[in-house]
Amino acid sequence: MSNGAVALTQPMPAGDIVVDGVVVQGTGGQWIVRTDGGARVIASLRGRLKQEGDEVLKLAVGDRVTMLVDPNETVGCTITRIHPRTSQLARRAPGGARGERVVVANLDQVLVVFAAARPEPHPRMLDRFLVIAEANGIAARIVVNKCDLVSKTEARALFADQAAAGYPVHYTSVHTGVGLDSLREQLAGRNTALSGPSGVGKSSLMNTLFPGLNLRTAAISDSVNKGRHTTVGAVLHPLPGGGFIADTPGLREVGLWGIEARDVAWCFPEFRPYLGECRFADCMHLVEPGCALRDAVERGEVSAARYDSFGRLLNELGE
Ligand SMILES: Nc1nc2c(ncn2[C@@H]2O[C@H](COP(=O)(O)OP(=O)(O)OP(=O)(O)O)[C@@H](O)[C@H]2O)c(=O)[nH]1
Ligand SMILES: [Mg+2]
Ligand SMILES: [Zn+2]
Repeated sequence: MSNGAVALTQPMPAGDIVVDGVVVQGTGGQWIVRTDGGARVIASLRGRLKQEGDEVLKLAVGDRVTMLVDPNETVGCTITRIHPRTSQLARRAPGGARGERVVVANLDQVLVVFAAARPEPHPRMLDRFLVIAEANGIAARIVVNKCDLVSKTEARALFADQAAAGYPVHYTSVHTGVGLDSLREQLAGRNTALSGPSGVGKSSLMNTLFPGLNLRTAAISDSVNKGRHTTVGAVLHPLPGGGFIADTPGLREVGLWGIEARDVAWCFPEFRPYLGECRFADCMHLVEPGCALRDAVERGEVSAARYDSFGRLLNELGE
């Protein structure tokens, strides 16, 4: 067992088959695990998994696990170990419960999809998603889909500020096929959470990039989610060459939970060079005199639109 592993408190029975896999679905008692061999099995946790310091570690979609399969039983598989996480997207536990709920574990990146038109893109909403990704320590990648509806110049102008801030932007069209190969390259072998407003073409994109992926449709996810947002978890879609796409819930559900007001500026990567330079060490970069960030906005070194997004997010957190 490697360092950082979480072990069952009971001893392992002898004679069982040990299999590793990834949890792809489930929220409570029963979990669907895709084994490294490609099989889908139903698994449950026997007993409580404990971390050092007695903190109970809750299993989440995206976790890599080790299971015991008893060849003489038909009860399914028992999860005996949760492998250490590389990242987690977490939100407040639902229903007034204390603590956090991990929505997806082990994400390598989030993919935020907007349409160049129909529906109109929202840079503010994009910035909000980018901040949530930064706060959770997860890399973000932007897609401008439906590029067949606007000129190349118009498409590139939409999120020029975010591109200048260092975020990779893909310009795609499911209809013409533009940009699809390079996007597929960036998804293959990685664990990606899919985000973006309804109708921008997320399902169309994924089903075109990876035929057979079968992302759940808007109709199904709506009826499943109705009135019980707190109980519906993420669903992982394994990719043919490794990695997975995590369908909603994602960034939207996580929201700004757990982000401290004083950390918001840091979640705008292009603001970082200015953050230690203000007159007051505890500058919130809103109204204080001698604010290096506001000076940079005035000089045109930092985008006024991104600074505006920053102010709105701070206000939201202050409420
Ligand atoms: N013109 C154009 N239309 C597209 C493109 N991609 C998708 N569409 C259309 O946009 C509509 C919405 O596509 P979906 O893939 O269902 O969008 P979605 O983001 O999955 O929406 P939700 O599941 O509701 O979140 C469909 O009518 C698609 O045919 C594109 O590149 N260009
Ligand atoms: Mg969809
Ligand atoms: Zn400042």
